[in-house]
Amino acid sequence: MGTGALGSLFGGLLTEAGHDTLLLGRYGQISELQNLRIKTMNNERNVAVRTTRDPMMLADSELLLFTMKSYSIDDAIRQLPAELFDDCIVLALQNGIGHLERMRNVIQNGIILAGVTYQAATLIQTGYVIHAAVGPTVLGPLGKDDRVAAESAAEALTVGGIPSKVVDDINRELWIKLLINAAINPLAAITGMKNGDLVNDPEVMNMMWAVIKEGSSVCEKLGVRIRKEDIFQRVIEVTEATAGNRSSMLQDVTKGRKTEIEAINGVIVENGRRLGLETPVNEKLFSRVVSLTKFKVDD
Ligand code: KPL
Repeated sequence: MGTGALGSLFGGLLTEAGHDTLLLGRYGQISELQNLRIKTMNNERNVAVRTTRDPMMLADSELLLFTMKSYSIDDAIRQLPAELFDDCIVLALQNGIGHLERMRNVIQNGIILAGVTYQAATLIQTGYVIHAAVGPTVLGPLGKDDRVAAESAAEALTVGGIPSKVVDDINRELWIKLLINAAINPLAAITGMKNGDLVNDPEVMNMMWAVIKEGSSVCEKLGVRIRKEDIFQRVIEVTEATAGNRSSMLQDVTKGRKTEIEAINGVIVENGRRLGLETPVNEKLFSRVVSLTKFKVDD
């Protein structure tokens, strides 16, 4: 579910690998999605992806991938038959923090897995995606008994051409990805730069470091064990690995869509306030991105 850049890419890769894959699309998207086009550095190809507009068709799924934006999760869950969650593993791959609690409030019994992915994808238009970089995907169970489900989901993804591994502390991974996105995404959205160009701009680099320092203080207070120097290094690595990609927030701003700023820098600001920590740079980036999308419609 979620036929943006990541969902389209994952749908195509899993189909190519022989998994029985079904993409849930919206009205007007179906024919484009059925003949999905994936472009990489080396090739461009079409994949015939099974697609439906009917959420009930997902009822027999073993694994349901949520690749929509975090703010669309509640709507997505409402579309699905409640019984689906009794037998199906749900893997949430959103940027940011906050969506899992909302999911747990609704899906009370089913297995929810959390994940972060460093796969880089740009959606040119519905059904046409650029796979800008292959990156790792990390999953973790939310419930203590769900490790086996996480292992099988990671294996299915890995076999499907999406290298994935399971970790014990997925909360820490979510924070690491949040800090990386907090440093890259708003600055890409504001400057219009591709990921790889951000690190060549000293002013942008200073802002990134400030974002990470503020976010790391929040993590420290919350007991999330990370080192700001390591995160900064990871940001440099991610921007290099995804150099040709336009960050998802830049894609959103360009297309006039709502962004994930609330779930990313907004989470740093909100936690900072609650914990008595100052987060002026995150606040500034937050307001700036909000103002860029103020008069835009939701996804
Ligand atoms: O997660 C991403 C995003 O754009 O949201 C990265 C990994 C930074 C790739 O662009």
